[in-house]
Amino acid sequence: QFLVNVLTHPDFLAGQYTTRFIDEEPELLRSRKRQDRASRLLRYIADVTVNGHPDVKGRARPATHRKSTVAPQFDVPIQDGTRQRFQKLGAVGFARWMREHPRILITDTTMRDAHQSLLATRMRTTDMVRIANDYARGLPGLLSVECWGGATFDVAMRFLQEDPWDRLFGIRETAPNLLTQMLLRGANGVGYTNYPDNVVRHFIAEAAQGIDIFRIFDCLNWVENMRVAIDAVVESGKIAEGALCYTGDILNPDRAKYNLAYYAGLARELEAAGCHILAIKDMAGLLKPGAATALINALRNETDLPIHLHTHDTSGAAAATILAAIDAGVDAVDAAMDSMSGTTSQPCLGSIVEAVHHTDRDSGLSSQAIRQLSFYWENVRSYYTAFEQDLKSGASEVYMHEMPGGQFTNLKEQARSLDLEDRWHEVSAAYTEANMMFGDIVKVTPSSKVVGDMALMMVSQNLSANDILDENRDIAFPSSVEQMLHGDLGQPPGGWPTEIQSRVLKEIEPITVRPASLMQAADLEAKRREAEERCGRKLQEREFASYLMYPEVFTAFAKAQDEYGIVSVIDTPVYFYGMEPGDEIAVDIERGKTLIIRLLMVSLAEDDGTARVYFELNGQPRVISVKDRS
Ligand code: BTN
Ligand code: 3PY
Ligand code: ZN
Repeated sequence: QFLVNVLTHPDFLAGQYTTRFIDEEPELLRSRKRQDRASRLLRYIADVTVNGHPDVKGRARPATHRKSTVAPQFDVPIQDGTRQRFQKLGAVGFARWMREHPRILITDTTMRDAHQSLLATRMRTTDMVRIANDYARGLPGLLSVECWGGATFDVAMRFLQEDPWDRLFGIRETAPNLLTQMLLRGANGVGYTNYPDNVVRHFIAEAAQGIDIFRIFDCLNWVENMRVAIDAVVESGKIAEGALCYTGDILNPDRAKYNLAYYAGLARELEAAGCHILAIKDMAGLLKPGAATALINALRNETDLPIHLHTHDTSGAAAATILAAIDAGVDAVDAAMDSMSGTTSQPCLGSIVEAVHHTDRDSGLSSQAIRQLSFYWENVRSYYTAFEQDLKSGASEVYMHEMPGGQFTNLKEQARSLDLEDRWHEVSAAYTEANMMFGDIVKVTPSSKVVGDMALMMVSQNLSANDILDENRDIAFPSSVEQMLHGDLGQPPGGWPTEIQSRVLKEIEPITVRPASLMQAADLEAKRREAEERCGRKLQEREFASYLMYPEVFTAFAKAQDEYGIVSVIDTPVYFYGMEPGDEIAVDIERGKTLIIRLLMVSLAEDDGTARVYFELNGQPRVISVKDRS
C-alpha cells in the first residue's frame, strides 16, 4: 500500500525523485532584501559549506575534487567552420553540402547526451563554457556540438539552480564557428507532456537565437505530432533534423512491427514534412551493424536527405554499428569525447576518428586536439563521481529491455529510491513486459518514462502482466500510464491495444486526434503577468519560455536565484562540496569582474542553530550566518 502511494504521488509522477530543499524549507521563500551578487554567492558557499549539497549527500565523493581543471588553450586562430558555411548556404544548401561532402561528419554529444546518459544530466554550465572556445580552435571541422535540450533543460533549473539559456548563449558566443545542436521532443518541447502549439512555437523562436540544428523526434514516431515543431524550425531559418526513433530489430522476423518498410515510410513522411536532415535516433543502442547497413541502404533509396546516425554504446558494440554505417555511406554520426564515451553514452569519438583515418571517409579532425579535449573532460568527470552509475561494462541485456541510454541511470535511481535496487534485473524484465503490454512501442522520453513507471509498479507490487490484465484485481495505475493510454502523448503505429487500454481507462473514452488540437492556445500575455507576479520581477522572453515549459520548476528556480544569485559561475567542486578553511578561490562573475574569496573559518552552531562562516572577499572580512541543518 505504501508503495502505491509513493508511485502515485505527484512528485514521483512529475519526475521529482530527489527531495528538494526549498520544499522543506519554505521560509527560504520569504522575500529577502535583494542583496548584491557577491553577497548572494557568499551565502551559497557558506550554506553548502555548512550543510552540504542535498544531491551528493551520502554518495561517493571525488578523490581529487580540489584539483582544478585547466582547459587545453589551443594557440591557433579560430578558423571558419560549419557555422560560417551554414550562414552562407542556408539550411537547404547546407544539407546539400552534407550530402556532397565525402568525409564523415561528426557531432560531439559530450555536452548533452553523454552526461545525460552517464552522470544523471548533472554537468554544469561552467564546465562546458570553459572549454567551448577550445573546441572552436581545436576542432573547427566538427559538424556540431550537441549541447542543449533533452533532459538538460529542466535538470539545470531543478537540480543545478542554473539558467539553461545562460549555458546555450555562453557556448554560442565562445564557439562562433561551430553549429550548436539541441534535442527537441516535438510537441513535448523540452518537457514530458504535449504543450499547446503556440507554446511550442514560442519556445522554438527563442531557442533559434542560439541553436542551429534542431533534432526533432516524437516518442511514438508519430510524424503528425512533429509538424508544428518542424514548421517552426523551418520558419526560423535554422536546420530541421527530423528523427526516426529506432526500436526492435529489423533483422528479426519476429519483430515485424518495426521493419525496413516501416522506417522507409517514416523517412518519406519526414522528408515530405520539410526536414532538411534525416536522423536515425537509436536511443537505446539497438541498431546492430548488419541492420545499420541494411537500414542506411534502404533509406538512401527513399530520400536524398543527408542521414545522421545517433546511437548508444550500452551493448558495447556501437562502434561496429557506426563503422558499418560509415561504410554504407551515412553522412554524419554522433560520438562522445573519449573520456565521456562508452556504456550508456555514445561510442568513443577519438577511436572512430582513428578508425577512418587515411580512408576516403577520413573525418579530418585532429586526433591530438581530441585527446587534449578528452583529458579535460576526464578531469571534469571526476567532479561528478556522486552521479556515476554502476554499469561498468557492455550489457547485451539492452537488446531485451530496450531502455534508452538516457533513461537507464534515471530508472535505476528511481528503483533505488523505492528500495528496489537489488531487484534491478526484475525491473528490466518488467520493463520488457510492460512494453509488450502497451503493444510494443517506441520507448524514448516521455513514453520510456511511462513504461518505466509501469515496470516499477509491477515489481514493487509483485504483479505480472497476467495479474495486470486480471479482471478480478483492482489496480491503481500510475497516472502517466492513464494519460498515455488515453492518447495524451499521441498514437503509436496501429493505435493502442484495446485490452490494456480499457483496463486502465475504465469508463473514460480515449482520444485518437493530435492532443494539442484539443488544447486552447495559451494566453501568452496573461501567462506572462502570472509568471512575473509569481517571480516578483520582470522576466526576459527566454525566461518566460522556461516558465511556459515548467511553471513550478521555473518559479522555484527564480526564487533560489533571488537567494543565491548566479551560482552557475562557481567551480563545480565548490558548488557541490563547499570550501575548507584556508581555501581561496577566484569567481568570475562577469567579464573582467572577478571575486577572490577566501574561507577563514566556520564557527560551531550557536544556540539558535546558526553557524557563522568567516570569509575574506577581495581582502575585506565578511561574516555570513547560516542555519545549520546538517
Ligand atoms: C533546491 O531547492 O534544491 C535549491 C536550493 C539550493 C539549495 C542549496 S544547495 C547547497 C545548500 N545546501 C542545502 O541544503 N541547500 C543549499
Ligand atoms: C531525451 O529526450 O532527453 C532523450 O535523450 C531521448 O533520447
Ligand atoms: Zn541519445
